[in-house]
Amino acid sequence: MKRILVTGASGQIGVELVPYLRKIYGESNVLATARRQVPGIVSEGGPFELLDVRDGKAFSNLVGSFKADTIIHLAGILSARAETMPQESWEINAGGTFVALECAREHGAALFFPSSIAAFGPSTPQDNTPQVTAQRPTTIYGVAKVASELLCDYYHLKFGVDTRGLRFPGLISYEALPGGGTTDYAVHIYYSALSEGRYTSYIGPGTYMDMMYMPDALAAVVQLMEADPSRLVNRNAYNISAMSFAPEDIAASIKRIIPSFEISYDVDPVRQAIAESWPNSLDCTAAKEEWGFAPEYDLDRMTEDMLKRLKEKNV
Ligand code: AKB
Repeated sequence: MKRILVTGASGQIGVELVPYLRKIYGESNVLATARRQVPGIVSEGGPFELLDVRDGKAFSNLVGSFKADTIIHLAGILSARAETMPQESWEINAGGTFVALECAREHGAALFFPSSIAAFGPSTPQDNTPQVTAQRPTTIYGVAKVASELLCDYYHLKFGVDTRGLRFPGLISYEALPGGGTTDYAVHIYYSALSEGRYTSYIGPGTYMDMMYMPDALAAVVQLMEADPSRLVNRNAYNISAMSFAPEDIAASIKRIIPSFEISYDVDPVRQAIAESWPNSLDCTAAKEEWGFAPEYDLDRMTEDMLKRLKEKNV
Protein backbone atom coordinates (compact mmCIF):
# COMPACT_ATOMS: atom_id res chain seq x y z
CA MET A 1 0.00 0.00 0.00
CA LYS A 2 1.42 3.36 -1.03
CA ARG A 3 -1.56 5.55 -2.00
CA ILE A 4 -4.69 4.65 -0.06
CA LEU A 5 -8.29 5.83 -0.45
CA VAL A 6 -10.47 5.14 2.59
CA THR A 7 -14.29 5.21 2.37
CA GLY A 8 -16.49 5.60 5.46
CA ALA A 9 -13.76 7.60 7.20
CA SER A 10 -16.25 9.11 9.66
CA GLY A 11 -17.22 5.72 11.12
CA GLN A 12 -15.90 3.97 14.22
CA ILE A 13 -13.07 2.22 12.34
CA GLY A 14 -12.30 5.02 9.88
CA VAL A 15 -11.76 7.68 12.55
CA GLU A 16 -8.88 5.61 13.95
CA LEU A 17 -7.67 3.78 10.85
CA VAL A 18 -7.05 6.96 8.82
CA PRO A 19 -4.60 8.52 11.34
CA TYR A 20 -3.01 5.07 11.85
CA LEU A 21 -2.42 4.65 8.10
CA ARG A 22 -1.15 8.23 7.79
CA LYS A 23 1.48 7.53 10.44
CA ILE A 24 2.70 4.49 8.50
CA TYR A 25 2.36 5.63 4.88
CA GLY A 26 2.57 9.44 5.17
CA GLU A 27 -0.17 12.03 5.65
CA SER A 28 -0.50 12.99 1.98
CA ASN A 29 -0.75 9.34 0.86
CA VAL A 30 -4.05 8.59 2.61
CA LEU A 31 -7.21 10.16 1.20
CA ALA A 32 -10.10 10.02 3.67
CA THR A 33 -13.62 10.10 2.19
CA ALA A 34 -17.04 10.07 3.82
CA ARG A 35 -20.66 11.02 3.14
CA ARG A 36 -20.49 13.77 5.75
CA GLN A 37 -17.84 15.91 7.41
CA VAL A 38 -15.44 13.95 9.57
CA PRO A 39 -13.92 14.81 12.96
CA GLY A 40 -10.82 17.05 12.94
CA ILE A 41 -8.54 14.08 13.70
CA VAL A 42 -9.36 12.81 10.16
CA SER A 43 -9.99 15.97 8.10
CA GLU A 44 -7.07 18.00 9.44
CA GLY A 45 -4.37 15.32 9.25
CA GLY A 46 -4.36 14.89 5.46
CA PRO A 47 -6.55 15.03 2.35
CA PHE A 48 -10.34 14.65 2.73
CA GLU A 49 -13.18 14.53 0.15
CA LEU A 50 -16.93 14.07 0.49
CA LEU A 51 -18.05 10.85 -1.26
CA ASP A 52 -21.25 8.84 -1.40
CA VAL A 53 -20.06 5.33 -2.34
CA ARG A 54 -23.16 4.79 -4.49
CA ASP A 55 -21.88 7.47 -6.88
CA GLY A 56 -19.65 5.38 -9.16
CA LYS A 57 -18.48 8.29 -11.29
CA ALA A 58 -17.39 10.41 -8.34
CA PHE A 59 -15.77 7.37 -6.69
CA SER A 60 -13.82 6.46 -9.84
CA ASN A 61 -12.74 10.08 -10.41
CA LEU A 62 -11.31 10.23 -6.89
CA VAL A 63 -9.46 6.91 -7.21
CA GLY A 64 -8.02 8.11 -10.55
CA SER A 65 -7.07 11.65 -9.53
CA PHE A 66 -5.52 10.49 -6.24
CA LYS A 67 -3.73 7.64 -8.08
CA ALA A 68 -4.82 5.27 -5.33
CA ASP A 69 -3.28 1.78 -5.44
CA THR A 70 -5.44 0.58 -2.54
CA ILE A 71 -9.09 1.15 -1.56
CA ILE A 72 -9.99 0.50 2.07
CA HIS A 73 -13.75 0.28 1.74
CA LEU A 74 -15.29 0.86 5.19
CA ALA A 75 -18.53 2.68 4.30
CA GLY A 76 -21.62 0.87 5.55
CA ILE A 77 -24.68 0.88 7.80
CA LEU A 78 -24.38 -1.35 10.90
CA SER A 79 -26.61 -4.31 11.71
CA ALA A 80 -29.38 -2.96 13.97
CA ARG A 81 -29.80 0.31 12.05
CA ALA A 82 -29.82 -1.59 8.75
CA GLU A 83 -32.88 -3.56 9.92
CA THR A 84 -34.81 -0.26 10.12
CA MET A 85 -33.94 0.66 6.50
CA PRO A 86 -33.21 -2.57 4.59
CA GLN A 87 -33.52 -1.16 1.06
CA GLU A 88 -31.14 1.77 1.56
CA SER A 89 -28.78 -0.43 3.59
CA TRP A 90 -28.56 -2.91 0.73
CA GLU A 91 -27.76 -0.09 -1.71
CA ILE A 92 -25.02 1.30 0.53
CA ASN A 93 -23.61 -1.95 1.90
CA ALA A 94 -23.79 -4.31 -1.08
CA GLY A 95 -24.19 -1.71 -3.86
CA GLY A 96 -21.35 0.39 -2.45
CA THR A 97 -19.04 -2.64 -2.40
CA PHE A 98 -19.88 -3.41 -6.03
CA VAL A 99 -19.02 0.20 -6.97
CA ALA A 100 -15.77 0.01 -4.97
CA LEU A 101 -14.82 -3.24 -6.72
CA GLU A 102 -15.52 -1.73 -10.14
CA CYS A 103 -13.26 1.22 -9.24
CA ALA A 104 -10.56 -1.19 -8.07
CA ARG A 105 -10.82 -3.14 -11.34
CA GLU A 106 -10.81 -0.01 -13.51
CA HIS A 107 -7.79 1.55 -11.78
CA GLY A 108 -5.82 -1.61 -10.92
CA ALA A 109 -6.13 -1.01 -7.16
CA ALA A 110 -6.23 -3.54 -4.33
CA LEU A 111 -9.33 -3.57 -2.14
CA PHE A 112 -9.87 -4.24 1.56
CA PHE A 113 -13.38 -5.27 2.60
CA PRO A 114 -14.57 -5.38 6.24
CA SER A 115 -16.87 -8.37 6.56
CA SER A 116 -18.27 -9.31 9.95
CA ILE A 117 -19.42 -12.05 12.30
CA ALA A 118 -22.80 -10.98 10.84
CA ALA A 119 -21.94 -12.99 7.71
CA PHE A 120 -23.00 -16.05 9.73
CA GLY A 121 -26.50 -17.09 10.76
CA PRO A 122 -28.48 -19.49 12.93
CA SER A 123 -27.53 -22.56 10.86
CA THR A 124 -23.78 -21.86 11.34
CA PRO A 125 -21.98 -23.88 14.07
CA GLN A 126 -21.93 -21.36 16.93
CA ASP A 127 -18.83 -22.45 18.84
CA ASN A 128 -15.38 -22.31 17.29
CA THR A 129 -17.13 -21.32 14.04
CA PRO A 130 -15.00 -22.65 11.15
CA GLN A 131 -13.46 -20.40 8.49
CA VAL A 132 -15.47 -22.16 5.78
CA THR A 133 -18.98 -23.10 6.88
CA ALA A 134 -22.68 -22.39 6.33
CA GLN A 135 -23.36 -18.67 5.84
CA ARG A 136 -27.11 -18.03 5.85
CA PRO A 137 -27.53 -14.81 7.86
CA THR A 138 -30.98 -13.51 8.76
CA THR A 139 -30.21 -9.75 8.75
CA ILE A 140 -29.96 -7.48 5.69
CA TYR A 141 -26.55 -6.41 7.01
CA GLY A 142 -25.39 -10.04 7.05
CA VAL A 143 -26.89 -10.80 3.65
CA ALA A 144 -24.97 -7.82 2.21
CA LYS A 145 -21.76 -9.01 3.92
CA VAL A 146 -22.05 -12.49 2.37
CA ALA A 147 -22.87 -11.02 -1.05
CA SER A 148 -19.86 -8.69 -0.73
CA GLU A 149 -17.52 -11.52 0.32
CA LEU A 150 -18.62 -13.45 -2.78
CA LEU A 151 -18.26 -10.39 -5.01
CA CYS A 152 -14.73 -9.86 -3.69
CA ASP A 153 -13.88 -13.49 -4.52
CA TYR A 154 -15.45 -13.07 -7.96
CA TYR A 155 -13.45 -9.92 -8.76
CA HIS A 156 -10.28 -11.68 -7.64
CA LEU A 157 -10.94 -14.79 -9.74
CA LYS A 158 -12.41 -13.11 -12.80
CA PHE A 159 -10.41 -9.86 -13.01
CA GLY A 160 -7.37 -10.51 -10.81
CA VAL A 161 -8.28 -7.70 -8.38
CA ASP A 162 -6.26 -8.10 -5.17
CA THR A 163 -9.23 -8.30 -2.80
CA ARG A 164 -8.70 -9.12 0.89
CA GLY A 165 -11.14 -9.08 3.79
CA LEU A 166 -11.62 -9.66 7.51
CA ARG A 167 -14.69 -10.85 9.35
CA PHE A 168 -14.59 -8.32 12.17
CA PRO A 169 -16.11 -9.13 15.53
CA GLY A 170 -17.56 -6.34 17.70
CA LEU A 171 -14.94 -3.59 17.87
CA ILE A 172 -14.31 -1.67 21.07
CA SER A 173 -12.65 1.74 20.99
CA TYR A 174 -12.34 4.95 22.99
CA GLU A 175 -11.88 7.39 20.10
CA ALA A 176 -15.28 7.18 18.38
CA LEU A 177 -18.61 5.64 19.34
CA PRO A 178 -20.09 3.00 17.04
CA GLY A 179 -23.62 3.71 15.80
CA GLY A 180 -26.44 1.29 15.08
CA GLY A 181 -24.59 -1.96 15.74
CA THR A 182 -25.57 -4.97 17.86
CA THR A 183 -22.21 -5.20 19.64
CA ASP A 184 -22.23 -1.46 20.58
CA TYR A 185 -23.19 -2.31 24.18
CA ALA A 186 -19.60 -3.41 24.77
CA VAL A 187 -18.46 0.17 24.10
CA HIS A 188 -21.32 2.00 25.86
CA ILE A 189 -20.76 -0.02 29.05
CA TYR A 190 -17.36 1.63 29.62
CA TYR A 191 -18.75 5.15 29.16
CA SER A 192 -21.61 4.42 31.58
CA ALA A 193 -19.30 2.76 34.10
CA LEU A 194 -17.35 6.01 34.37
CA SER A 195 -20.21 8.50 34.12
CA GLU A 196 -22.91 6.67 36.12
CA GLY A 197 -21.27 3.73 37.85
CA ARG A 198 -23.84 1.39 36.32
CA TYR A 199 -25.10 0.13 32.94
CA THR A 200 -28.37 -1.29 31.64
CA SER A 201 -27.59 -3.80 28.90
CA TYR A 202 -29.88 -4.29 25.91
CA ILE A 203 -28.16 -7.67 25.33
CA GLY A 204 -29.18 -10.39 27.78
CA PRO A 205 -26.90 -12.33 30.14
CA GLY A 206 -25.29 -15.46 28.70
CA THR A 207 -25.18 -14.02 25.16
CA TYR A 208 -21.66 -14.57 23.86
CA MET A 209 -20.20 -12.66 20.92
CA ASP A 210 -16.69 -12.26 19.52
CA MET A 211 -14.98 -8.94 20.24
CA MET A 212 -11.70 -7.13 19.66
CA TYR A 213 -9.98 -3.95 20.86
CA MET A 214 -9.47 -1.38 18.10
CA PRO A 215 -5.62 -1.35 18.18
CA ASP A 216 -5.65 -5.06 17.26
CA ALA A 217 -8.18 -4.42 14.47
CA LEU A 218 -6.07 -1.62 12.95
CA ALA A 219 -2.93 -3.76 13.05
CA ALA A 220 -4.83 -6.66 11.44
CA VAL A 221 -5.92 -4.53 8.46
CA VAL A 222 -2.35 -3.46 7.68
CA GLN A 223 -0.94 -6.93 8.33
CA LEU A 224 -3.43 -8.54 5.95
CA MET A 225 -2.96 -5.92 3.22
CA GLU A 226 0.85 -6.25 3.46
CA ALA A 227 0.78 -10.08 3.59
CA ASP A 228 2.45 -12.17 0.90
CA PRO A 229 -0.41 -12.89 -1.58
CA SER A 230 0.90 -16.39 -2.31
CA ARG A 231 0.04 -17.39 1.30
CA LEU A 232 -3.57 -16.14 1.16
CA VAL A 233 -5.89 -19.07 0.55
CA ASN A 234 -9.11 -17.68 2.00
CA ARG A 235 -8.86 -13.97 1.18
CA ASN A 236 -12.59 -13.10 1.53
CA ALA A 237 -12.83 -13.04 4.34
CA TYR A 238 -10.77 -14.21 7.35
CA ASN A 239 -12.35 -15.01 10.73
CA ILE A 240 -10.64 -12.84 13.35
CA SER A 241 -11.41 -12.39 17.05
CA ALA A 242 -9.48 -11.59 20.21
CA MET A 243 -12.02 -12.60 22.86
CA SER A 244 -15.55 -13.86 23.31
CA PHE A 245 -17.67 -12.65 26.21
CA ALA A 246 -21.20 -12.15 27.49
CA PRO A 247 -22.38 -8.93 29.24
CA GLU A 248 -21.75 -10.37 32.71
CA ASP A 249 -18.10 -11.10 31.79
CA ILE A 250 -17.35 -7.53 30.68
CA ALA A 251 -19.17 -6.29 33.81
CA ALA A 252 -16.93 -8.50 35.99
CA SER A 253 -13.86 -7.15 34.22
CA ILE A 254 -14.98 -3.56 34.93
CA LYS A 255 -15.73 -4.47 38.57
CA ARG A 256 -12.06 -5.39 39.04
CA ILE A 257 -11.28 -1.69 38.59
CA ILE A 258 -14.56 -0.09 39.73
CA PRO A 259 -15.82 -2.48 42.47
CA SER A 260 -19.12 -0.61 42.92
CA PHE A 261 -20.06 -1.01 39.21
CA GLU A 262 -23.45 -2.69 38.63
CA ILE A 263 -25.00 -4.14 35.48
CA SER A 264 -28.74 -4.63 34.93
CA TYR A 265 -30.71 -5.78 31.89
CA ASP A 266 -33.48 -4.36 29.70
CA VAL A 267 -33.24 -6.65 26.70
CA ASP A 268 -34.02 -5.23 23.24
CA PRO A 269 -35.68 -8.12 21.34
CA VAL A 270 -34.39 -6.96 17.94
CA ARG A 271 -30.73 -6.72 18.90
CA GLN A 272 -30.98 -9.81 21.11
CA ALA A 273 -32.31 -11.86 18.17
CA ILE A 274 -29.47 -10.59 15.97
CA ALA A 275 -26.88 -11.45 18.64
CA GLU A 276 -28.30 -14.94 19.05
CA SER A 277 -28.07 -15.55 15.30
CA TRP A 278 -24.31 -14.80 15.35
CA PRO A 279 -21.52 -17.13 16.49
CA ASN A 280 -20.40 -17.38 20.12
CA SER A 281 -16.75 -17.70 19.14
CA LEU A 282 -14.80 -17.93 15.89
CA ASP A 283 -12.00 -20.27 14.84
CA CYS A 284 -9.23 -17.91 13.66
CA THR A 285 -6.69 -20.57 12.62
CA ALA A 286 -6.63 -19.57 8.94
CA ALA A 287 -5.79 -15.92 9.78
CA LYS A 288 -3.05 -17.05 12.17
CA GLU A 289 -1.51 -19.52 9.71
CA GLU A 290 -1.86 -17.56 6.47
CA TRP A 291 -0.74 -14.07 7.59
CA GLY A 292 0.23 -14.24 11.25
CA PHE A 293 -2.83 -12.74 12.97
CA ALA A 294 -1.88 -12.27 16.66
CA PRO A 295 -4.09 -9.95 18.75
CA GLU A 296 -2.53 -8.46 21.88
CA TYR A 297 -5.52 -7.48 24.01
CA ASP A 298 -7.63 -9.86 26.09
CA LEU A 299 -10.70 -8.67 28.02
CA ASP A 300 -8.96 -7.47 31.19
CA ARG A 301 -6.12 -5.74 29.38
CA MET A 302 -8.65 -3.99 27.14
CA THR A 303 -10.76 -2.93 30.13
CA GLU A 304 -7.74 -1.38 31.86
CA ASP A 305 -6.79 0.59 28.76
CA MET A 306 -10.36 1.65 27.87
CA LEU A 307 -11.07 3.02 31.34
CA LYS A 308 -7.71 4.81 31.48
CA ARG A 309 -8.19 6.41 28.04
CA LEU A 310 -11.80 7.44 28.70
CA LYS A 311 -10.79 8.99 32.03
CA GLU A 312 -8.14 11.00 30.16
CA LYS A 313 -10.97 12.24 27.89
CA ASN A 314 -12.94 13.27 31.02
CA VAL A 315 -15.81 10.88 30.30
C1 AKB B 1 -22.53 -4.66 14.46
O1 AKB B 1 -22.80 -4.95 15.63
O2 AKB B 1 -23.38 -4.42 13.59
C2 AKB B 1 -21.07 -4.65 14.04
C3 AKB B 1 -20.63 -5.95 13.50
C4 AKB B 1 -20.35 -7.08 14.41
O3 AKB B 1 -20.50 -6.09 12.33
N1 AKB B 1 -20.26 -4.26 15.17
